[in-house]
Amino acid sequence: MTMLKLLGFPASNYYNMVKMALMEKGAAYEDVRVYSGSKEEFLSKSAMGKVPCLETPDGFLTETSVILDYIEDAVDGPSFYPADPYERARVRELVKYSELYLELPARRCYGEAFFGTGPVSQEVKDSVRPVLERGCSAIKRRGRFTPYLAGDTLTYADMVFLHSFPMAASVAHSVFDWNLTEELPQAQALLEHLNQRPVVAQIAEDTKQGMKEFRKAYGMAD
Ligand SMILES: N[C@@H](CCC(=O)N[C@@H](CS)C(=O)NCC(=O)O)C(=O)O
Repeated sequence: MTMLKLLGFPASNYYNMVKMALMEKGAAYEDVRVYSGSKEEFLSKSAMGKVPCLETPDGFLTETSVILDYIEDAVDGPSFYPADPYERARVRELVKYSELYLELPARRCYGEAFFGTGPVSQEVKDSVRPVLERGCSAIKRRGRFTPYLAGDTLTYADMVFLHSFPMAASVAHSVFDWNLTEELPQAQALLEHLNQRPVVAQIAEDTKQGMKEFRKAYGMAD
């Protein structure tokens, strides 16, 4: 297979989910630095103008959970889905919970929490907080934490959670003065466990550097 190319930037949590999958698979891939945007040249690769975008021998792919499924199907290496169909679906369910009920609601407050673009409206705050609360409660009910989110092996559910919960927790802390870990105490041990993986340590290091480059690219203060 021709080498895969991962388009994106290390300050992006979605890019890091895909990067983690590729690295945990032990895949050879080329990292192509692209910041999201609406130029025609980029839209021809990523129709929503978002990253990550994966260039495969057959064409481009976007949407993180779709890319993760492609990696599982097309790339050699360890599997990050259980073999059993129900257990596999449960992993996908947990992926959805993190994406829809942690990452996306939290993202509505990223401007205030991370980019200094001013406070979000009370209306947004009032709609974000209950979703985060229910998201944590759902993950508490459905997660296994033994020690991984979906059971005793690393799955894509961990990769998505690892790059969603901490963002949501930062938003909760800075926007709501709220400790999200109290809603989902199991998150702490899971994150500590995942942070011990060499791949995760490498991604964290790259993200630190990537954050500086991102701020420079967008003319933000350090
Ligand atoms: N649903 C997309 C979300 C990806 C996303 O929001 N990426 C951000 C960077 S972390 C982005 O490209 N934002 C630019 C934009 O929304 O226009 C996925 O699953 O990959």
